[in-house]
Amino acid sequence: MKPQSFKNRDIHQIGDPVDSIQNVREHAYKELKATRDADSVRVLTTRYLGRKGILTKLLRSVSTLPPDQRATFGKEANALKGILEQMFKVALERFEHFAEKEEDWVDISLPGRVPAIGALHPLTQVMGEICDIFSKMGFDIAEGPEVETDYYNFEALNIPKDHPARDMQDTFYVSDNIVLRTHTSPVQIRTMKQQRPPVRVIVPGKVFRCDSDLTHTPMFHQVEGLLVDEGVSFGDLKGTLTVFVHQIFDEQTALRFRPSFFPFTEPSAEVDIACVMCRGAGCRVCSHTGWLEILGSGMVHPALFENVGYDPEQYTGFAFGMGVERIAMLKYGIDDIRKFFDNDARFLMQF
Ligand code: 2NL
Repeated sequence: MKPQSFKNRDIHQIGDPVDSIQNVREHAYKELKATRDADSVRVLTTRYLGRKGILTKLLRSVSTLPPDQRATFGKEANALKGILEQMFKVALERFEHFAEKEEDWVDISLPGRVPAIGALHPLTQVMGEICDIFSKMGFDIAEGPEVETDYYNFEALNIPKDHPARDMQDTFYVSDNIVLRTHTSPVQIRTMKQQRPPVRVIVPGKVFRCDSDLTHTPMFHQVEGLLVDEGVSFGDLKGTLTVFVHQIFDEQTALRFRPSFFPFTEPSAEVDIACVMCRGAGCRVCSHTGWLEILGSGMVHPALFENVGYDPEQYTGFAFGMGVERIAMLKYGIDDIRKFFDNDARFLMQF
């Protein structure tokens, strides 16, 4: 037999017909495995199965074999023909399919994309820390509506009709009697109307005031607290808030209670901490006083107990309120409140 090409020569050299079938099979498999596109599969198909193909010729050579070998040889050669036809067909279809849909290719050798991991907003973290501290002291967490009636936001809290806080300049009015809550106190009023003392509740949430500058945003966050029972004293207020300050800042932080006024508490006190920047020596942050105001507090005004149906002769209580942004700014030394709301991930991911 005359060799046609270098590739075919070793196949055709084999004399034994059974050996030839095996040889052709192995070569065909090897060559098919090496194909990288549809064209090379087409070339292979012609080379093996074409009119002058290797397998075609092998099948024609049946007649040259001794009669007793023809049947077995013919059967095996035909079987191989069927297998190769099928394999070439499938290989061709795959290459044609992927050539059409380039985007389906996945380069598994590329390094993976590292997903950006999210984090809690610093205000969410600080609000959580504040709630945790009071939770451990036995307070429940309560939440309520951000859109409130004039009654729950002002009236029930003993805030008189002519109080400046009720002004259109300070409060967002939805309608005549509906406002965006200016503090979370309405939730404490709702809580007291729903349950009898003892009441120990902590209320985190968003509040709204017409105000915008370096230290004020129209929406900010508050945590308020309320404790009502028989025999609650100003000493309980001082003890509770001292524990809180020592836990949210640190045990060494000095604090003082300074007389103040709120319509809903009597007496009232503001809590100052020794300046976190100068530790009390006096600096720009504390306006050279050595102290920073961090929360307002007081003994619940008896008028509020009347409003919710508690007997002011039987019960006393204390309440307090703090701005979460202010606590977070002091804790982390942030000078501009607006940084919390710019949503610059490079800033927010630091906490
Ligand atoms: C402040 C002052 C304060 C309260 C909030 C309160 C609530 C009820 C009854 C009595 Cl239902 N008081 N809340 C009391 C004192 C002060 O907040 O400067 N907050 C940032």
